[in-house]
Amino acid sequence: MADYAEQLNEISELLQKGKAKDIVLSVQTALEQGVGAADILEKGLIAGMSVIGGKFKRGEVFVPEVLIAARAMNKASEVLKPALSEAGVTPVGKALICTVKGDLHDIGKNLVKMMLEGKGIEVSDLGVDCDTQKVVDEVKASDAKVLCLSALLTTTMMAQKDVIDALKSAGIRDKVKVMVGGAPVTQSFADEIGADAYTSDAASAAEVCRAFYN
Ligand code: B1M
Repeated sequence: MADYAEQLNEISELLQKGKAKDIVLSVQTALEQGVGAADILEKGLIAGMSVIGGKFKRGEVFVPEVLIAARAMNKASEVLKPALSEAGVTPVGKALICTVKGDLHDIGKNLVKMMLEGKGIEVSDLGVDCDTQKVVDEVKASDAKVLCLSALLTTTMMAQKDVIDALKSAGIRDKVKVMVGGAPVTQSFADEIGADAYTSDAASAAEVCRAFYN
């Protein structure tokens, strides 16, 4: 039986190779053998994805390889979902989530969604490349208390501001708490655009979001 660190390393390697079927089995085995779900996420899946990110930046891998790794990441995350949820948690309310206009990255968004659901928050997922007006319309139509916006590109983070500005123009800014996140987003950017909260990772996003329902 592989030891704890070896199992995490294997998961990272399988992610980098984009082996969706193998990684699902490997994550299941690791969970059965007592490897922590948070470690599998952080030290296996996210660690593997940051290796891919570095290679992508240096031109050592290209979009198809990254897409295959992303598919493996999403499949493996689904396996982790029950383990990351708090058992028997009672429903607390609703939230909306999307990746903003112009941005196709969905892994971080999906993780935030999963963690929120694990805290008993019912999440309506508006998807990726989400049109600003569509977000405003959904906020108007729903009784969600929190709106979560993810952005992964320096060129799309301004779309988070566009959403906040559009909510103000529509006279519904106070209807929801707006949370922002994603790799290029910072606390100072969040303050600058008038967001209600920023967190750097999905687990703290769930903690902060849950507090809005108290
Ligand atoms: Co893209 N990409 N990509 N990419 N991609 C990055 C982001 C990049 C940093 C790679 C690099 O150059 N090193 C770079 C951005 C540079 C920049 O803007 N500064 C980049 C680029 C340039 C591009 C393209 C422009 C490439 C091209 O076509 N030439 C293109 C843009 C397409 C578009 O969106 N319009 C592109 C495309 C793609 C793929 C489609 C191939 C694929 C996405 C597939 C998918 O998502 N289904 C992809 C991927 C996978 C990446 C990297 C490798 C991995 C991103 C990821 O999923 N990370 C990424 C490099 C990297 O990040 N190291 C890169 C794992 C994920 C768990 O992290 O999403 O950051 P992340 O989520 C974190 C936190 O940020 C936080 O929680 C998570 C952790 O717990 N978080 C929140 C996220 N949202 C939150 C919301 C919150 C709170 C926390 O509250 C609401």
